[in-house]
Amino acid sequence: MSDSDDYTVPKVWQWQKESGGNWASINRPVAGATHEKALPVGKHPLQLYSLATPNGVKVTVMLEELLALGKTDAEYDAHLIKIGDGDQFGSGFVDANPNSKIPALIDHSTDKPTRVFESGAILLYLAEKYHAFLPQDPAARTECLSWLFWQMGSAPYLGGGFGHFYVYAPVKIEYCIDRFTMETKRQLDVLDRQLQDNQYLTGSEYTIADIAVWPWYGAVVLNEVYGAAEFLEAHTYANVNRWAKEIQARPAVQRGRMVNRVSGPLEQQLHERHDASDFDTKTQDKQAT
Ligand SMILES: N[C@@H](CCC(=O)N[C@@H](CS)C(=O)NCC(=O)O)C(=O)O
Repeated sequence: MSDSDDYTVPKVWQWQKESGGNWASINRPVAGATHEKALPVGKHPLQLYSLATPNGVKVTVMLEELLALGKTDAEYDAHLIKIGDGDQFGSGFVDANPNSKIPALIDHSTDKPTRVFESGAILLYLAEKYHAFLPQDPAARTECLSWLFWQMGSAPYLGGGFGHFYVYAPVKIEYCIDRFTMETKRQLDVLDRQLQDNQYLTGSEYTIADIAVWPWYGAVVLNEVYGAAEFLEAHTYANVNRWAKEIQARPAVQRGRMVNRVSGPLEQQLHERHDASDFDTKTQDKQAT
């Protein structure tokens, strides 16, 4: 890879497999499966294939919130997909999500199993199926969906833009860090203004909009992703901090963020979740011996 100063854009882009960076070994310019591998299927109707990244955590928080609400048929199996090992390119996973990204959900309770991919689509599917965390009133529902889709459109600037160039890129490029820091701070300000007079993103009701936004922007201000709270002056977004701490304290959120987690304190890592009791008996601190 050339330094930005001596790079001349070629006529036709060539894939340089050794381009470096944390994700170089899994990134490629074509879609589709690289190997045959069936997905495991557990005992519950809902089968989740995921990893505890912010996009994955949205879904496990939602499922734990549904269970906390007494929706017992939202019981689920959460299978671990190690994206660093390329599990997302197995044939079974690609059947579940042709885009090869976690999270992917398969609902076996429908006549023919229903596949759902894209975390926003999964949240909406579950909210409609269980009549929860999505307001009924048309105006409130529309506001909730606006914030849900705001998250889906905005987070790539935070993750793929800011996070990538601030943390993962093999060289620190001022232009890229400036560009995406500016946008990330603008987005935090958007949230801060919205949360000034609203307890939750769409008012007094906790919805799938909060569940989608929290694992990204909540995690940034709580300094749990990218270690960038100081750089971004995250403490200045007081309303986002208040909201992030309030959501973080929810028991379902604390459970949801443990599922499919493979880093951090061992007692916070539940690699696979097949039963509610797994939180008490199957975390990594209990497996370690
Ligand atoms: N828009 C997608 C993004 C999903 C996504 O980017 N997933 C990442 C992890 S956070 C992934 O699976 N990356 C693997 C890869 O790019 O090969 C969603 O919200 O579900």
